[in-house]
This record gives sequence, structure tokens and C-alpha cells, in this order.
Amino acid sequence: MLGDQLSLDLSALRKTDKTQDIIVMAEVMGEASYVPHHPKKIAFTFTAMRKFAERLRADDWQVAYSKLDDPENTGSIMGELIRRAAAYDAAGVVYTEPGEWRLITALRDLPLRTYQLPDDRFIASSLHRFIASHAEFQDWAEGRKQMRMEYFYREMRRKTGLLMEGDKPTGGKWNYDHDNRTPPPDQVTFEGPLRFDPDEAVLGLVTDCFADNFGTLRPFWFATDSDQAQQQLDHWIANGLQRFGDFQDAMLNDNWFLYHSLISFYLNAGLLDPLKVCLQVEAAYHAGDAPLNAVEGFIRQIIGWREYMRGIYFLEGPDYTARNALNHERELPAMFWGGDTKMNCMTQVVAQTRDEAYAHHIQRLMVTGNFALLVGIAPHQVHEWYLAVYADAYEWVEAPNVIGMSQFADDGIIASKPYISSGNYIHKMSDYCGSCTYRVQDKTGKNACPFNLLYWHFLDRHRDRFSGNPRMGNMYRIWDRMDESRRKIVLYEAAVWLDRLNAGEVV
Ligand code: FAD
Ligand code: DLZ
Ligand code: SF4
Repeated sequence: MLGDQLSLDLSALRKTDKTQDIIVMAEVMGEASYVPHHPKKIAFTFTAMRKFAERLRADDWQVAYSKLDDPENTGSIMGELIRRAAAYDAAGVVYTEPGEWRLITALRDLPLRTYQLPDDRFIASSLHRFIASHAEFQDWAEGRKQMRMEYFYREMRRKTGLLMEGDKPTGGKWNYDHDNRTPPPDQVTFEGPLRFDPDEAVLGLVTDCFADNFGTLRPFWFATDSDQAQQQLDHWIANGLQRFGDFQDAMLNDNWFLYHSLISFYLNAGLLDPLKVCLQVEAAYHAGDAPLNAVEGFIRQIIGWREYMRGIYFLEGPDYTARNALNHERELPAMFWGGDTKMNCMTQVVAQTRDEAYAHHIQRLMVTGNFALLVGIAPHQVHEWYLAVYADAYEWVEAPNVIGMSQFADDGIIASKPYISSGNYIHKMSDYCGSCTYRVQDKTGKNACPFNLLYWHFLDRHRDRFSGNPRMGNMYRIWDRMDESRRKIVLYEAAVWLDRLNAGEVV
């Protein structure tokens, strides 16, 4: 059982026999270092794995658990399986499909008899009439000129019956996204996530072994078992859900969590079940405890985006993370690792990421992601950064969000147009610009917000690719109508700014 497979109803566990089978779990350097994971992510994984192993043992399972510093630890999942198979004279290995091609391939190549079972902890894969396997997602996807999440989502609503009245969506509309874009509130009434006590032994181990990794380990407050994760969900439904919809896209200097649920870590590790979560949130709506825009918005993220991303990851195959449709080659600048920058939005989001191993969706998409796309950073480097720094990052969900949604490196499989914006959007949705060295109102000049310059630079250099896109025609018309001398100044200033970035100046 892998570190993100901590579910009592995991398919591999269902197939095994307590009286004769051995559950193998292993903290290994290979998994802890394929990217330089944030220390909180490593501490979360190890603590949750240790607790899960204890829970299994209490339920009479036989667990062979390797700690990272066990002297016999071979350092890889494959090595540990071979070692344990020899020690127990095992006939073979039964496992649930991992969420990453790298491990799928490695496990397939094990010099042992192996049986891979599907991971049916996903709603789509447990709805046997809909998409029971990767092949069926492929069938669903084929024959569609364009795959779009919205159609998949509606299908998921119909199949699950979530927020449905007969065959009609509750409230008459499928999607309340337009009601979910209110600028930040003056006061946030949600106090943020529950904070749980850490396992000091694990924190000590992580401090000793991963001292150089980017990220702050303490205070460590994550839930690390399913009971605690459920407490966090209950706490958020009671106190945060009500205003989640309104302020889903808002960002603040002094409040990092706003009304977000902070349950992605727990869902992705297997500590919470996505369908049960959605049913509980739907029940809050029917009890009159939360408005429809919040409940629909939340359920869409889980049965829509989360499941869709998984479908795409497996549909697109192992080369997905190498895609680079826009030929972006710039090195990831030091500011992503906490290096100085004068852009307050970047400073805030990177600081929050460093301290919490968390940023919410719009911060990931419209600040760090938007910046990476506008300046043209190599998508593989962007992908590795996101995979490392967020505690909820596993490749099946991270890669479609980064390579597809955020960087358009898959040439539009996920997004119908690139998610780019000038400083205006960040200004509208946050209080970042008020305390920035740059001026968001300035379109050119020495204090001009870099997003304002880079936005046009991006559109101009990718004209061939995007000018025919019906959703972008308007932007090209605005650009073309601009005075030629003004266009020249914008492009010149953007190029100078990029040169300064290349030269390692603090920009
Ligand atoms: P909330 O805002 O409370 O949303 C509720 C839940 O909806 C989340 O817990 C999550 O499970 C689900 N969800 C929302 N949006 C998405 C989405 N786009 N894809 C999948 N699930 C979604 N999410 C990850 O779980 N792991 C990642 O590695 C990851 N990387 C991302 C990278 C980029 C560039 C972007 C733009 C988004 C990424 N997301 C990722 C999606 C999203 O940002 C996080 O799921 C969300 O911020 C988690 O915080 P939360 O639990 O407070 O979410
Ligand atoms: C993320 C992670 C880390 C940091 N460490 C381990 C580990 O030591 N052992 C383990 O079984 N899993 C770990 N994981 C989770 C895996 O990387 C994850 O299962 C794969 O990336 C597939 O999603
Ligand atoms: Fe970011 Fe520009 Fe606003 Fe500064 S002015 S915070 S760089 S959007």
C-alpha cells in the first residue's frame, strides 16, 4: 500500500486475506525524493502511513512496515517488495494501481508475480454504468470534437444524482460559477482549518533527512488519519461552506485560507472518500445550511474537475508531463524558491506555499501559473515545482492542472484558451497590489506592473497560435487597435523586463 492509498476499502486490501497475506508499507527515499517535496508533505505522508499501519494491525492485519531510517531499508518501493517477498516466501504481489506512470511502469517490471487492481476510490470508476475503467473514459472522450469538463460534469451529476431533481439540475442551472467571483471580503468569518498535534518522531526524522528542502515544517497542523480529516470536513461545512462560493476566487495578504476547505490532502491520500464528502455537502444544502452557489461550486470541483483530471491523466499517457506545445524554455526563476521579487503577489503566494505547503486554486492558477505562462517557463520545470511544493500534489491530479490547465502545454486538451491575465484581474480579486512596489494602474513606465506588459508580450509572440481562437479574438482586436508606438513601447519594456529577469536581477 502506497502513501496515498490509505483507505480501508482500497481494492488491494479487499482482495487480501488477513490470515495469510502481508501488507507491505514502506517509507522510502525514492518516493521521498523524486522531487524535493515540501517537508510538510513528507511529514504528512509518513505520519498518516504510520497511523494507518497501526489501524490495520489493530484490526488483525499483518503489516510489514519499513521506516525511512530502518537499516535494512533498500530505499525504493521495488526494493522493499523484493525484500519482503523473499522474507515471507511470497507467491506474488497484489497492488492497487498507483497514481503515477513512473510507479505503474516500475511495478509492472518487478521480477515477481504481480496483480494490479484498479483504483476504484474515484467516483467515476465506481459508477459502473459510466466510466468503470480508463478504457471507458477513452470511449467517452472519443467521438467528441472537443472534450470539455462541463459535459463530463453534467454526466457525473446525472449518474450520481447529486443536486438533481429528476433529470433537471437543482435550481434550474448546472453551473453557478458566475456567482463565485466576488472580490475579497473586508472580514473573513471562517477561522481556517483545525490544527492537530504532530508526531514529533516523524518531524524529527524529516528535519534530519530533508533539512535543505524548500518549505517550513513547523508548526505542523495537518490531520493525519481519517477521523481527524472528517473533523476538518465537519468544521468547514459548519463554518466555511456558507461563504465558500462567493469568495472562491478571492486572495488576501493576511488570510491564506479564506473559505477554502483544505481537504485535498486528505482526499488524495485516501483519508476521505469523495462521494461521501459530496453527499455530506449536499445534505447541508437540503438542510438549509448553505446556499446553492457554494454547494454546487464545491461539488463541481470534486465530481467535475478532480475526476476529469484523473481521466485525462490516464488517457493521455506517460509522455503528458513532457508536453510543451508553446515551446517555452525559460528556467524557473529563483523567486519560485523564495528568492526576492518586487512583485507582491508572487511574494505572497510563494511565502504561503513555503509556510503551509498550500495555496488555493486561484493563487496557483492566476498568480504563479499565470506568471510562469506569461514569461514562458519550461512547463516540465513548472510541473516539477508544483509536484514538490504542495502537500496535495500527486502526478495524476497535479500534471493535468499544471501542464494542461495552467501552462497550455498540452495544446488545449484541458483548457479552451490559456489562463492569462494582466494585473487587473489580480487587483480585482485580491489586496496584493496595494502593497506592491509596482503600480497595477501603470500600463507602461518604470513602475508598470509586469503582468500588464507580459500579457501583451505573450499575446504578441503567440499570435499565430491564438489569434484564430474565438475566445481570444477580442483581446487581439484591442491590441491591434492600440497605437503602434504604444504597442512598440509595451513590447520593448516587456523585453527589457525579461532581460533583467534572465540576468538574475531582483524584478
Ligand atoms: P477547495 O477550494 O476547498 O476545493 C474543494 C476540492 O475540490 C479540493 O479539495 C479538490 O479536491 C477539488 N478541486 C478543486 N479544484 C480542482 C482541480 N482543478 N483539480 C482537481 N481537484 C480540484 N489539486 C490537487 O489536489 N493536487 C494538486 O497537485 C493540484 N495542483 C494544482 C496546480 C495548479 C496549477 C492548479 C491551477 C490547481 C491545482 N490543483 C491541485 C487544484 C486546486 O488548486 C486544489 O485542489 C485546491 O486548491 C485544494 O485546496 P482545497 O482543498 O482548500 O480546495
Ligand atoms: C509522496 C510520498 C512520499 C513523500 N513518500 C512516500 C513513501 O515513502 N512511501 C510511499 O509508499 N509513498 C510515498 N509517497 C506517495 C507516493 O509518491 C505516491 O504513491 C505516488 O506518487 C503515486 O501517486
Ligand atoms: Fe502583482 Fe502587479 Fe499587483 Fe504587483 S501590481 S501585486 S505585480 S499584479
